[in-house]
Amino acid sequence: MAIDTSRFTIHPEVKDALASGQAVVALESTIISHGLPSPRNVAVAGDIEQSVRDGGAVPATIAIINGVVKVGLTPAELEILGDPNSNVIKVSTRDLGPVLAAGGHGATTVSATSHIAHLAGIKYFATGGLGGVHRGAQDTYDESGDLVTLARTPITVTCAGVKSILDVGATLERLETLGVTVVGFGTDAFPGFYRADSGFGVPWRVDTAAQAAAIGIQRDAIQAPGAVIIAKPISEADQLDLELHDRVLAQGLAAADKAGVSGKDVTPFLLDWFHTQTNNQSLEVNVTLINANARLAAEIAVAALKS
Ligand code: PSU
Ligand code: MN
Repeated sequence: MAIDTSRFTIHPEVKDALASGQAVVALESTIISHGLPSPRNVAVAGDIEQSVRDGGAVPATIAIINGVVKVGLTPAELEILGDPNSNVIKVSTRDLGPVLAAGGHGATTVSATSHIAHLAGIKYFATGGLGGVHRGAQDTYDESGDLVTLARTPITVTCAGVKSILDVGATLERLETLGVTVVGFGTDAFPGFYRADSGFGVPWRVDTAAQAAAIGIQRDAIQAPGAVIIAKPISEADQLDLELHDRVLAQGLAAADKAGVSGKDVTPFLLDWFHTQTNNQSLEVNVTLINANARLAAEIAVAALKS
């Protein structure tokens, strides 16, 4: 079935960039609506787009506005997503049909954003930290929809690894099983989102944007179905204090359990817990790393044009 173009619109700047073969980087919107506090979230959303431009590419933030998929948002649409009163639903791939059918607003996760970006012909995507296998998943089966979408979507995702609230070792095992390529950028250690090193290694390493681009290009050439994850660590100087991280995480997991938080609410709950309990130190780390990832994704997209 063809795409319903009345429900799928590409911003003119993004459309022109794609048509003329310029570098384009997709950005997700759940981080705006459910990952960062208002009103900082809207300012950060603008900064992330600027980081993509600084790297030489055109940003395409993806969301659903009034039941229409938007690839590239206007400032007014970013405001809607960031407003806690505008009833924005966190949309993973499974939620796309219902939110489009209902005509509501949706903020897309890594899962839904990758799917839409690929449909639009965008090959590069930046986010903060991927979703993955939650701690205790052996009992709850709580595993992010990000994993299976990444298994079947040929896109290059720049991130700071997976969120450190997760079971990182189990997530890496699942990524291996699912055929997702994991590459450290300038590191042999898999980054741990708020921290530079998750304590796990990476199967592959690159040190330049051109090397990162080459992996995606060869993946496409051999038609491997899954994503390439370019995992860029935050610097040790900028990371969250390790002792603070572990203490706040343990308390947050206990609080989530006590409050009966489950399903799609777990990740937003824990991110908000971190921001509150660290006096926004985690927020600053999150903002720093997402801007760095956005810039690197742009540099990779630009490098791909030259190869
Ligand atoms: N990275 C961030 N902040 C976020 C997220 C990622 O720095 O809020 C979002 C992404 O949209 C990711 C989602 O896809 O969290 C994962 O949610 P879940 O664990 O429920 O799949
Ligand atoms: Mn989940």
